[in-house]
Amino acid sequence: MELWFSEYQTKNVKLSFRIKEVLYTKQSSYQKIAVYETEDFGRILTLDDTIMLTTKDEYIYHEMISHVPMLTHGDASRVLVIGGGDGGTVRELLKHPVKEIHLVEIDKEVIETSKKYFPTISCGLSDPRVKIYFEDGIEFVKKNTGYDVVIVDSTDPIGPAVGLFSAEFYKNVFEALNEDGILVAQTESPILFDNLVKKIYKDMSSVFPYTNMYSAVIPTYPGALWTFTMGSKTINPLLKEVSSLPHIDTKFYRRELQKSYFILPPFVSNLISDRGV
Ligand code: AG3
Repeated sequence: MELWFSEYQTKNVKLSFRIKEVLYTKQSSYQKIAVYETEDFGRILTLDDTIMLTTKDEYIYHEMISHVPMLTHGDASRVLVIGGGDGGTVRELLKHPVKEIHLVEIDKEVIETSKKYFPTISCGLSDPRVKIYFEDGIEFVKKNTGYDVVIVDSTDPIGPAVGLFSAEFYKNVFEALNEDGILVAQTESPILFDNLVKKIYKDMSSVFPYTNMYSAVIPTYPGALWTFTMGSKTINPLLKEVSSLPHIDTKFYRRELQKSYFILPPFVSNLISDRGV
């Protein structure tokens, strides 16, 4: 019998993978966690039947959400990751000379699942520089400060993640950041969720002096073209020179393109420039 996993990206669009085996499913206190072995995309981690990562293309998302803000900052030593319990973002951050990484993941079971089924992704979680908090990131940023970079590696704005996509949350992150601090959040698909992308950009730019969006193609996410939005207090990412910073090993991110990543396809820049599409 053929076995398939499908994510309903919208009510009318689904992306399906033929699977070899269902490796794990569990209902945690927050969500349904599942791991599938697919024919062509390696292993998939899903939360509430939504794809978080596949071992085939996860490096694109994790490199782009980490290295673009880290190189823009250039000297980050204390970094906060909100969500990201699979560990992929932490693995990339550890390629930089950071002193401390705080990971705030609401669901302990996500971390346990990743440690067991995704060793190449969760490998950094036991590094002595990493401290893990099982808490709600929305509350965490109200009480903790002193970060150079904050990365929001969240699920879509549904359920517990809704509050991570609000102007109030961005304000609290602004306060939690040091003087030259930078926020980056994963900010969804400009093709399938244009109004959401527009709202996120508007909210973040109401808080940060520099707000810049960049994109990457992530074949297994809705619409494939995905955005990340950076809020920066003092550093203009379009002017930052990164050529003298230490080399990092990557598969998708290219340092030569650092500044060009912020040059968006015209339909995306029009979308966020108030001119609509
Ligand atoms: N965060 C998930 C991004 C949202 C994907 N959305 C979707 N498939 N509908 C990534 C977690 C990986 N660290």
